[in-house]
Amino acid sequence: MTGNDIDRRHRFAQDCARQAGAIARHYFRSGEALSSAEKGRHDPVTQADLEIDRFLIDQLAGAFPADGILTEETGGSPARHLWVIDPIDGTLNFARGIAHFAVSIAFCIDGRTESGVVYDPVSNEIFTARRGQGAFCNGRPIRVRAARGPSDAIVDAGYSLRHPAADYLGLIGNLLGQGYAFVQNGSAAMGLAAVACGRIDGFCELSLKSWDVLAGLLLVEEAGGWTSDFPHGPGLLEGHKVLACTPSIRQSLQDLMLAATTPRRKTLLSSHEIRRGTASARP
Ligand code: LIP
Repeated sequence: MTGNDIDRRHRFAQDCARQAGAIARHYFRSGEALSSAEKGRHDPVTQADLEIDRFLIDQLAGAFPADGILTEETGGSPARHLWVIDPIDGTLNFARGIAHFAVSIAFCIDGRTESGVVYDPVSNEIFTARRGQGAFCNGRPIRVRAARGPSDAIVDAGYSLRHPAADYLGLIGNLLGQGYAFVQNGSAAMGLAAVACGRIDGFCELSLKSWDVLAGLLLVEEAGGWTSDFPHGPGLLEGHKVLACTPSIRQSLQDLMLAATTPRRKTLLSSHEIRRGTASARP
């Protein structure tokens, strides 16, 4: 696959994201009673998710019939050339009328994300990244913010009931213990886009799927940020820890995520450990 082939897919993904976003915006603004089902506690799927999922599969399969497609609502399987799609990331927000959700489209070759698009249809902001070519918001270059340290940093700490609440409480306790400000905004794709453009300084969550994060992780990488690796192959279908942030707070966030999830260390980091930064060992 040539660079031109990837560029063509990158442009097509942006067009598809805008059209998909228009469908979401119609449902969101119409206030029409939105039928939805529960995939789990606080984990709804709405008719808009399903309609957009179908729309994107039809568009991409029509334009690139040889490519593989993996989506949140229809599933799929790993492939050399693979689209990884979340039709609406932040569905709980969407279903409850909270204007914080996005369409997320990633294109991967041999387990590496080459193109990422995150479109917020309410603010009409499209975040795009092409590997090696930087990250953009509505066509303007974006960079992560140079945070001085925890006391100058905002972290979006996502949670779901897919992961033990105790670990999440440990994570939040450690974030506050280290002096971070934290938010929980309910959309990984939007959180990662916010890191990429410097609105916040970090995003972390203990269990997320590939479709929630692959496009957003490339945005952060191409905006000069640091990201944890997300396993490809069979790993694309499983939940994994995700961390993305401005480089100056990487070690601190890695340590506190580890402390929150490692059984033998499931304790709140003591202020002594925080001051001495002795919470070592990589996640
Ligand atoms: C959501 C993620 C969010 C997480 C939610 C949910 P969805 O994705 O973006 O970070 O906390 O539990 O997984 O289900 O709206 O596509």
